[in-house]
Amino acid sequence: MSDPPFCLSALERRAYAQDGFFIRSGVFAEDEIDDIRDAVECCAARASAAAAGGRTYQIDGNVYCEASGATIQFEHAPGTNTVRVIEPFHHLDERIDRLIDDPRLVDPMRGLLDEVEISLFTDKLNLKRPGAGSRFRWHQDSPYWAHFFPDVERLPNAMLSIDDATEVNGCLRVIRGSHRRGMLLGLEGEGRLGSLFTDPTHFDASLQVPVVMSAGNLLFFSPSVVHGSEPNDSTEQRRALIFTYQPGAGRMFKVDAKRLAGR
Ligand SMILES: O=C(O)CCC(=O)C(=O)O
Repeated sequence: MSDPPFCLSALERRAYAQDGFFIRSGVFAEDEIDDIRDAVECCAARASAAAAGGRTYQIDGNVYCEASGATIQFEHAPGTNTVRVIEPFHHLDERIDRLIDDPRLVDPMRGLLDEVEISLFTDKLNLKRPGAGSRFRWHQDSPYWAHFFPDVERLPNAMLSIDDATEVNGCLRVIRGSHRRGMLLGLEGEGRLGSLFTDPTHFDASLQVPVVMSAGNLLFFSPSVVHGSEPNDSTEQRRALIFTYQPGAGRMFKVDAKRLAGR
């Protein structure tokens, strides 16, 4: 008997354990991706509109705003109002909320967590706009989350690419196998958030893999794999949705509520 379509294959399980990531190609069809792009732009427009009345602050020279139940991060160029990241964003459009329950996300996550009951931990919309999308410095997600969720290895990520992600438009890059070394030291003396960026002397950058993906592909990756990306200097969008799941029915990272997945 063959495996149900969305469960983990032995190869995927091994890749996640050894490399810290694996890719599934052609998971979402072109018409579905069109609809998700539309939903994403609705979220971005809602967040931008809400930011006008939100609480704005700066960290290390970068501008953030708390509005509409989300943390909105703006691009790094001075004076810009281009949105870079929205976390969380699933509540800004019901089509995104529904994705949290999609078996193409939930079933592999159940496999990675070895749990039937799983819930959303957090979700991010990364909008790398043409010519404006800035780089993400090397980091692991685990140091961001460890204070809130000590069993931090059990927070796998699924990244859905809704544009073709290439080396030219700043695709994600991962350091193969880096998750196996646990939480690595951060940069000291580089502002308030410096310690959350991985010190490049503590991993081997030659092991980096550019995660080139077509729209509709899914990347599953460990919260401890070192990852980052280059700016988008191209004329093409590079937008991605990241959903992070947790075992059981836990509270979400930035929201005082629970969101069971695959109900
Ligand atoms: O979208 C990217 O290029 C990087 C995303 C990322 O590292 C993150 O959201 O933690």
